[in-house]
Amino acid sequence: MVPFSWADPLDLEGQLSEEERMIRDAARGFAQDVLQPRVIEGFREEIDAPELFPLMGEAGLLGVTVPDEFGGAGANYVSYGLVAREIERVDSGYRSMASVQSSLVMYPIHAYGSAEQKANYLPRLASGELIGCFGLTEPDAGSDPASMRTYARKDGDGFVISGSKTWISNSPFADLFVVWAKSEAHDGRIRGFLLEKGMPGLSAPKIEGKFSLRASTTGMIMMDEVKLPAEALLPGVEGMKGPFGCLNRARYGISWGTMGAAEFCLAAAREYGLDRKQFGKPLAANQLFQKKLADMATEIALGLQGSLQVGRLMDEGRFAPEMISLVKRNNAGKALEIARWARDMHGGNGISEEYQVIRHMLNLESVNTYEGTHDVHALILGRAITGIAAF
Ligand code: TGC
Ligand code: FAD
Repeated sequence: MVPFSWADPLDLEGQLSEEERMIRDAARGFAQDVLQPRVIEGFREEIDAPELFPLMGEAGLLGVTVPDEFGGAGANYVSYGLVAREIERVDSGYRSMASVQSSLVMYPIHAYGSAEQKANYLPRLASGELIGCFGLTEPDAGSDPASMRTYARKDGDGFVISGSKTWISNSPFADLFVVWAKSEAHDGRIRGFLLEKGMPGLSAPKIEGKFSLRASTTGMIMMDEVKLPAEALLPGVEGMKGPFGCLNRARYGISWGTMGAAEFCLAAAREYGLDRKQFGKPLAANQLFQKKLADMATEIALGLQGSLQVGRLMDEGRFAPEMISLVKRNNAGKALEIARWARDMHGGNGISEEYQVIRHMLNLESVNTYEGTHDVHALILGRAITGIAAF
């Protein structure tokens, strides 16, 4: 028998390789030393933080799974998940910035891009010299992105693209825009295009007034007859499986990241409950308080095991997208619930920025919605279980 560890009940640590632990430790060091000291003010003041990209690049946290010949770390999907968990232990917004860059910008260029596109963009995205964003969602096409209106028509050898994308992480300060559009040259099928900051007709206004993910910048992408050369097209994919292939990676990372946020909330609630006394004893001496801690630790331990298993299967090339829906949906939903409990367990102090649990709670509302809402992932699983699409 071994002693029970409340912080690692099912021995995740023992299931990681030495290399995975080293990458995790480096990410934890960066997150605690660089991100944690700035996050409370960053969230309160809604500070744009493009300067974090080169710092994350230097720490090796961008393009974790991209081969090192393109500047990535060439590591596995479990390592990528561990990095997301450490960043989101500090804030979901910082994890958002990094996961868009890695999964939604570097991944499609690596998986679907030409040799020139890979050589031109990937090393600079990995170092954080360039910042990327991913435009799929539109004002009238959120859960149903296939109904998008953004359209690329033929223009000589190239294209002219028009349309608008909304709720786009990183867009106001992005240098590179991965935009999904219906393409006239390809019978109206969906194709990916690479747009660069400064192109005439391209703008990316910031969305102000978010009550969630305030440390991460979100905006729109407005395209008014933007002329693109032929080389702007991502040649290697056609149809919705293009953007969905990227979303698989980002959703998987979110399943780990949300557990990092939940682990922070559990540790904070435990410490608060041991320190604070009411009715002559610590809050943590009450059965109701302990049941909440037990539920939190249970959900986190099971959630991490689910993500680890999906990561191992991705590393072996043996995953189904529905597995990713299962862990993204479950872990985002459970983390949100855990953050709400932790907020409650801190009493009045729980609403103060100093204790940080309400920031996680507010952030996780977005995480439960983006990359496919909690209910949309239920419908993806429902379709797989019944064979009937209920969208
Ligand atoms: P459907 O008919 O199911 O499929 C169309 C084609 O796509 C293929 N496909 C997939 N391929 C790879 N991975 C997946 N997960 C795939 N899902 C579908 C499918 O095989 C088919 O291929 P083909 O070759 O036969 O054409 O498509 P649908 O339009 O009916 O989709 C329905 C549904 C609900 C699954 C889909 O629309 C959906 O997932 N909606 C949610 C939208 C979403 O997740 N948006 C995310 C926007 S990006 C974002 O939120 C970033 S936030 C990041 C941050 O800040 O961290
Ligand atoms: P809707 O699709 O209108 O859904 C509203 C509600 O209806 C939800 O509860 C949903 O579950 C439910 N619903 C919808 N359809 C059905 C159905 N058939 N049956 C039952 N219920 C249904 N997008 C990008 O492309 N790139 C980004 O970088 C990006 N970053 C984001 C950052 C933030 C902070 C946020 C909040 C969003 C971001 N998004 C991004 C957009 C995000 O992916 C969408 O918000 C999400 O997919 C949901 O779309 P919607 O907001 O249009 O909601």
